[in-house]
Amino acid sequence: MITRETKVGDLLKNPIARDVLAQMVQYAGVKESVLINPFTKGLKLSAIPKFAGKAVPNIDSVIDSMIDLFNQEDGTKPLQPSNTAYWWKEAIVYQIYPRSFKDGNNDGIGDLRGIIEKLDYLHELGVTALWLSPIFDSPNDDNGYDVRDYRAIMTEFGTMKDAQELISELHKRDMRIILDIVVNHTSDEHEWFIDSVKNPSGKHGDYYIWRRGKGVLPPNNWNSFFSGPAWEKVDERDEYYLHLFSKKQPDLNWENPAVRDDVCGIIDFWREKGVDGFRLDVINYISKTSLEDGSELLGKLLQFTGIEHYFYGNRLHEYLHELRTRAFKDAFTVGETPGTGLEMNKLLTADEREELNTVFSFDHLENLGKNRFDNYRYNLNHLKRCFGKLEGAYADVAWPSIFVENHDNPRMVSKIDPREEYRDFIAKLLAVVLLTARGTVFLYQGQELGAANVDFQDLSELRDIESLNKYESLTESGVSSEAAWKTVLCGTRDHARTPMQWTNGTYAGFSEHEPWIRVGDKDNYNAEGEMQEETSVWHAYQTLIALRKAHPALVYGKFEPVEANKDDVFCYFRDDGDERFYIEINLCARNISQPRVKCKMELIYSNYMAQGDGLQPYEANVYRIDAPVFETV
Ligand code: TEU
Ligand code: CA
Repeated sequence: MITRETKVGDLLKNPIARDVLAQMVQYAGVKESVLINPFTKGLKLSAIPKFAGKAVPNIDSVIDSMIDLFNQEDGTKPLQPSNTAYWWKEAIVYQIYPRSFKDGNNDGIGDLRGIIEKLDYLHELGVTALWLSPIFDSPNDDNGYDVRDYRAIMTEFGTMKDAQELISELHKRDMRIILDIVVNHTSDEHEWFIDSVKNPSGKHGDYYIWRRGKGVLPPNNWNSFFSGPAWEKVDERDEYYLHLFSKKQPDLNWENPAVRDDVCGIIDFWREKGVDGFRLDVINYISKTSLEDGSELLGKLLQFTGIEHYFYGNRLHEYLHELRTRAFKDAFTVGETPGTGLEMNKLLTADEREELNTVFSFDHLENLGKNRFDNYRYNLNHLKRCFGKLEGAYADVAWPSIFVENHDNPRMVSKIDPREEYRDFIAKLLAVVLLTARGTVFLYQGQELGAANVDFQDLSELRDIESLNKYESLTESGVSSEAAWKTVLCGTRDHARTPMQWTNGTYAGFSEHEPWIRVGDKDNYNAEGEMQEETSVWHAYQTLIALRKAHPALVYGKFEPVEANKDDVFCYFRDDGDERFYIEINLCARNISQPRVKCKMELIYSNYMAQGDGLQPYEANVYRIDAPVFETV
C-alpha cells in the first residue's frame, strides 16, 4: 500500500508509479536517471512539494490522486518473458482510411469496392493484413468513429455483401482483415442512445454516463478532446451525458454489464463473418469509476482536464480480460491506448494476462514537450530512444506495435524535414526503421509512396471536426484568425486524410468525381509512377517487406543497440541465433561518422546508391553478417 510516507525508491517497485514518474521527469525536461540517485530515492512522497513546490504549484493535490492510481497495481507479480510465434507478430499491417483510399463507384467517396480493386496492388507490395478504419453505419460526425449501427455497413462504403467479398478475397490471397471497433462511445444516433434519452428507466436508460449538473455547471470539469466541456445537457432527462469526443459521440457506461454483453455480441457477429482481428479505439478509456473533477495542474500539463480519472481506470483490466475470454478468444487485438506508459502496457498485453495482444503507444510521435499543433522539426533521436525502449526489455514480456503514421497525424516525412531534396531519403529511412523493428509493423496508406503534408489554403479545405472545433475555440478565446489557422494547419489530421495518390491524373486517380476532401499537392509521388521507377520509395518498401518476411531474425531476433548514447546515429543488431543483421542509420541532415563494427558484413539494402566513409544525410543501411562473432572497436 502506497501512502504519503512511501519513499521514491520504494515507489519505483510499483509499475504505474514508474510510468508516471518517468513521464513527469520527461515533462520537467530532466533525465530519468534523477529517479535512481540516492537522494531522490530516499525522499518521502510527502516531502516532494518542498522541492518541487515552486516549479509545480498545487502538486500536493496531484500527489493524493496519484497515490490512488498507484495503489491499483500494488503488489502485481513480475511478468514472464514470452517469445511465442503468432501470425500477428509477423504481420505487416496496412491501415486503410476507406473514405480516402479508392472510390469504386465514382461518387467522390472511397469505398469497399475500391479496396477490392486494389487488393492485388497491396499484395504486390507485400502487406499481409489490412486494418480498415471504421466501416460501420455512421452519420460521420467523426468519419465513422461515431457508430450508429455496428452490424451494418456505412451506405457510402457499400453493402454487407461487399464486406463479405472483401473478406473472402483477402483470405484467398492469404491476407487477414482487422476491423476498427469503437466501443468507448457510440453515435448519438445509435438506437441505444435514442432510447436512453427517451426512457431513463428503460433497458438503455443506463447505457451511457448520465449525471445531474452542479447548478448551472456540468457535473465535473472534464474537457472534450475536440474542444469545450465533455458534458452535454439533454433537457428531456434534465441531465448531462459524458462525451470525451464530440457531442455526437456519447460515452458508453461500461459499469453496466448489459453494455459489455452487447459489445461481446458485436465482436461475435464479426468473428463469424471471418474477421481476423480488431483494433480497439481508445480502449484504455472505457472504465470510468470516478467522475471527480480533474486536477487543473495535470490538465494544463496534459492539455486535457480529467484524463487521470479514466486513462487507466480501476476496472480496465477486468473488462479487457472479460472481452478476451468471452469474445475475442484467439482473434488478434491491438488496443489504441493514448497516455498509458510502458509498465501499464506490459500489464495490458503480457501473454499470461490474457487481455490484449499489443497496444499502440504514442510517446514517439512528438518530441518531448511538444504536441501535434506545435510547429517544429521533429528530431529523430527521440524516435530512436522510444523504439529502443520498446524493442529491448519491454518486448521480452510484451509485444510492441511499430508505426510512425496513422489517420490522426500529419505525415512523418514532413515533420522531420520538409525540404524536398531529403524526402526520398527520409521516407526510405523510416521504411528501414519499421521493417527491421522488433514488433508488429503498421503502415498507413500513402506512406509507401512517401506522401507528404498538404499545403491547405484555408479552413474551407479542411473537413476534420477536431480541426474545425479547434479553430473556433482558439479564435473565440482571442487568438487571431491568422495564428489559429497556423496552429490548425500544423496539426490537422486532414494531412493524412486526403485521397491516396494512384496516378498523376485528375483527382490523382482516386475518383472521376470531385473527392469529399481535396487532393494533396501534385508531385511525383504516386503509385503508378513509383511502381515503374526502381529507386522509388514504393520499391524500398517492397524490398524491405520481402526481406523481413524472408528472415525471422528481423521479426523475433534480439535487438542489440550499438553506442545507444551517441546522438544522430541509430545502430543495432537483430539476431535470432540463426541469422544476424546490422542496421546503421544517420538520423540527421549532416554527414557524420558512425560506430565502427568489426565483422564481415554484406550490404543488402541502402537508401543511397553509393556508400562513403561516414554516413550521408539520412543514410540508412541494412547488412547481413556472415561471421557470428563480432566486436565493436
Ligand atoms: O483517437 C483517439 C485520440 O486520442 C485522438 O482523438 C487524439 O486526440 C488525436 O487525434 C491523436 O493524435 C481515436 C481515433 O483514432 C480518432 O480518429 C477518433 O477521432 C477518436 O478516437 C474518437 O473515436
Ligand atoms: Ca464511392
